[in-house]
Amino acid sequence: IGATVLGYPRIGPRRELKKALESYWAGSTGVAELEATAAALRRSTWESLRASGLDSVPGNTFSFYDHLLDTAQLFDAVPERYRGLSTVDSYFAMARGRPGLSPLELTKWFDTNYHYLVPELSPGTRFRLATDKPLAEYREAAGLGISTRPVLPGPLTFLLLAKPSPGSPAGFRTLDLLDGLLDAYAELLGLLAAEGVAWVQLDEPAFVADRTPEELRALASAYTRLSALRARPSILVAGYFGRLGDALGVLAGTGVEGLAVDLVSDERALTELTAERRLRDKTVVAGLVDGRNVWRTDLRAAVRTAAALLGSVRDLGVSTSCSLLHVPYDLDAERGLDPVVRQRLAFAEQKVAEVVTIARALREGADAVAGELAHADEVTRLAGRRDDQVRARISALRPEHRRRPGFGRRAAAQRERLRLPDLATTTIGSFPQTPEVRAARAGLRAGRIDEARYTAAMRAEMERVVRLQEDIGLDVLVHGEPERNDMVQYFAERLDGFAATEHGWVQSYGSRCVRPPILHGDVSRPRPITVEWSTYAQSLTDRPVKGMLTGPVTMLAWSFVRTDQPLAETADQVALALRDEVADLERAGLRIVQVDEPALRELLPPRQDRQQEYVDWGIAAFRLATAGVSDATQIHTHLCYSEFGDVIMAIDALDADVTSLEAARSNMEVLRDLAAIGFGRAVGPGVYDIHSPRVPDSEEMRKALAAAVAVLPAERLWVNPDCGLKTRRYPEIEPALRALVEAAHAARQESASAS
Ligand code: THG
Ligand code: ZN
Repeated sequence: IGATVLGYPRIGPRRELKKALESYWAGSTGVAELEATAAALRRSTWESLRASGLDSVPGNTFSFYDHLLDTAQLFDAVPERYRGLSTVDSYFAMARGRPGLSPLELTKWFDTNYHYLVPELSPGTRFRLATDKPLAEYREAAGLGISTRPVLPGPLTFLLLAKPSPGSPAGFRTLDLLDGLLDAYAELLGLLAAEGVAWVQLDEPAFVADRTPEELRALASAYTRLSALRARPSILVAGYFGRLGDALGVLAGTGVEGLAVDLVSDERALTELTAERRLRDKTVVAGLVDGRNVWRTDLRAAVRTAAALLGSVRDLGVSTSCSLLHVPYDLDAERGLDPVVRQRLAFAEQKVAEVVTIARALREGADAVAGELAHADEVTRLAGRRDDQVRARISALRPEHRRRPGFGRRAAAQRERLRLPDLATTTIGSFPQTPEVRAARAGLRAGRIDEARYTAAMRAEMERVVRLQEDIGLDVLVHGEPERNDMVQYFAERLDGFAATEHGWVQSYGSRCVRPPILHGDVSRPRPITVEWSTYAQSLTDRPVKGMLTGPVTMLAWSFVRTDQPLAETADQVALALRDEVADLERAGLRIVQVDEPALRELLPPRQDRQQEYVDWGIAAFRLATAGVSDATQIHTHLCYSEFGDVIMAIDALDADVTSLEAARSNMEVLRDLAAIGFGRAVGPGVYDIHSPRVPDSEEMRKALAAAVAVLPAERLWVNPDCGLKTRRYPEIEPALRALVEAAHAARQESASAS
């Protein structure tokens, strides 16, 4: 296989696919234009990968929306409700829904910020080859003279990431469908072989997490069966985002020809590899270049690692640790980066070049690439900018900086000061971003309007949002965040130690992208960030307005973070900057400060043996940010993206006075989990799912509240939507919030008359 990468971005270096999709969805262009944009993107990706010197170019890495959705459609795992539509229409209906037709659920792709669509499977699912996407893309590339290595999710990861469709019998597990799915994979492999495909890559990242013996047995039998097929390409199984652990031995014991392993994300992966003697008969593709961060690779160290493997494997390939989907396209597109920071960076294109260099060093000797190695020596030695003041503060930290007195005392002081009813109503923070708000932000950036006009426009918007909330009758108000583009980017742009990119877009889901900031040096806060806006909003009303900040864990999770020091240290630096902001908000008279951690669950390491360490530093950082206030100042936090079960103890340990959570879709399940561990502080379970344009009525929310009151006492319950309202429109949220307030009033009466 030689030099390769496990996958590549597909949204387009200038987000061409995003624009083509959104224009198609708006009805402004047709399928032909969309397909033409897609074909041009595929072609330029293949040609640039080939031109850069890769020996094996990955194929089937393009997707109109998501690669798991592609695979569901490929094998006809299409739930009944989308049938009867054309292939294109049912594809986008599964992705986005249609009037009266809900989309598939969207969920985090492992511990990345990419989201995939969750296939729905039932005992009646009959897999068959329904499209020819991998084959067609192979032919398309072959027509350009480039033979590719089709990449697909492996059958086990596909089943493990899927969920039983609603209404499946209890006890049904998606893994029960393995045999039928393998039939379909076998048919596909036969067709690929007949087409002349030499290698196919099957991705099994689900096996870098702890798996049951049964799941490992399924892995063994699946690959034993696929490798026994007579007509098939060579099979490369890829495991990334961690070490394969027991799955490595399982796969080594099957007849697959190759394994691609991640040697970046877990330092124990290398030992694991050298200990597995059966790899002497296999091709091993060593993931030596970090596929999900933006730093240049220490090429000399990578060559050394590769050389150490040479004796333990039959054939050694060189690759990225995972698909390059998670990094921006090209550093050369950036104009504004600090030159010192820039030297240390590599985006997708630069990472491909690094892979090629490592492979050449192995093949031709280090001398052949002496210049590249020397340059890498120089830039990877550069450390992030040091700030001695920040370092002195960190070393002066004591345990008491992370601890507030007990919740009981705080709750009493806050009750006295805030005088809020039981089941107090509030929102998560952001209000819909109107075209006027976006235009004002863009105008300021482009220099079309000056600072004074911008401030006036934002203040007018905040006043409108405050008056609306008063009119609706909410108890605790927000300023609506019109001044923020993205909750991480906004703070990163205002803290030292972070850099922003111009074109560094990374796909988050479908056509949606983010530009993760680059956290490159010691972090500090040159001046207060949110205080003027929040103080202004509070000056408009007697009701409490919440100060709104993004927490340290989320700042890290949604940025590219430095790797030259432990994450715990970086998190503490961010936390100290936030702690100063919290203190300034308190001093300015804000009675409530909310520090959001929507990504708390996201950074949880895939294997249990690393989870406690993460929880410890994450909690420590949050508490450092929030523990500097007086008892009477109420600290809120907000978490979202479900599956709180894994981090329930961490939620408790955050020690926030009030925690708002996504709960509407899971029917208050998280409250029962919290009650089960004796969670003693206040909770705001989301009673209204803002991820859908549907407007819930007050009866529905009252029922949700009744379920909540059955689990936790009313004085420890808040009433709020699931998440921020930024992506919704006013005609949706206004009636919904009025209904929410009505539901809270009804629930207060019920609980008063019950007691
Ligand atoms: N910010 C960041 N990461 C996130 C979220 C976020 N990850 C998880 C979740 N939220 C992902 N959701 C979204 C929702 C909307 C958009 C992106 C990710 C989005 N992006 C705009 C687009 O693609 O058109 C660009 C926004 C911009 O101009 O900055 O709408 O909230 N960091
Ligand atoms: Zn949320």
